[in-house]
Amino acid sequence: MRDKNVFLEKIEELLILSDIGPQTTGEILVKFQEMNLHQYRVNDFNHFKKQLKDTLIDMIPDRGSVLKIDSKTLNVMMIVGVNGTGKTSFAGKLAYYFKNKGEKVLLIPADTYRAGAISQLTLLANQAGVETLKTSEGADPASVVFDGIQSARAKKKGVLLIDTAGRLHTYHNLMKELEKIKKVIIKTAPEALLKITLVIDATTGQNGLNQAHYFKESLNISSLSLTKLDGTAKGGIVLTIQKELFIPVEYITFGEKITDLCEYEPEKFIEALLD
Ligand SMILES: Nc1nc2c(ncn2[C@@H]2O[C@H](COP(=O)(O)OP(=O)(O)OP(=O)(O)O)[C@@H](O)[C@H]2O)c(=O)[nH]1
Ligand SMILES: [Mg+2]
Repeated sequence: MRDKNVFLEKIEELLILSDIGPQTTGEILVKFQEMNLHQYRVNDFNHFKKQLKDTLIDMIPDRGSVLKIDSKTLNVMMIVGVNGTGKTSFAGKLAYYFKNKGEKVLLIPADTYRAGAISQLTLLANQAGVETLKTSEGADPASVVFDGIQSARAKKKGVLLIDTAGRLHTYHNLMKELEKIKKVIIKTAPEALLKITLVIDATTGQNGLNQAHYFKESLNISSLSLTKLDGTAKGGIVLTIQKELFIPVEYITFGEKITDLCEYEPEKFIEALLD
């Protein structure tokens, strides 16, 4: 019985360090409590790690077809999230990623509020070797997106990536602005395959769950993308978001270089989480 408690404590410690959050940690611990643990010795902890990994994998819904690009239509991705999570950098990395897959990409700077946001995106576009739509600070973001769709059609682009603002005067204003952009896309390009990815900063921890709730409610986001995994933060909160809100993770980034992005692979992610 003593061994069982030692195991449970170790499991709890791993889960806390992973940032998966208190609620999911509690649920998993209950599962392990119910297991017949005392048949194992303490030095068999790897056995439990394997069980823990399987439990975490079973917990998350199938990610489905989020990564698919439809070559017969315009693929539009709106990149949203609170300020500083890494949206603009992510847009640049994703542009580079799609370009290397042979897609014709257009980047749209729809954050026209923050000084320097347009030039930041233009710089990244140059690094990625893709085009950006020309616009100026203070322009109406929804109009910029409207122009972007026309331009993408004229230039026969397959992938349109939209960088958006992370901060307006109020949170309500930000959501209204993003909803307006979404409406313009649906109205102007009803044929487009529209995805909205919420960028979550791995270093924000539990707050990520609240952000996902808000953005899901306002925009019905289609996926999460997790940034800044090169630091000490493990980003386990995305597992809880996937479990609670059924939103799959699509991409992860792990550095400041344009190449520091890859598709999310649940098994690899969970292995790193428990490392
Ligand atoms: N280490 C690391 N830094 C990152 C990563 N992604 C973004 N950053 C850094 O995070 C900071 C914010 O990135 P931005 O892309 O400007 O974030 P944003 O969400 O567009 O910010 P706002 O537009 O102000 O809301 C920058 O210093 C980036 O270089 C990453 O994967 N790893
Ligand atoms: Mg930005």
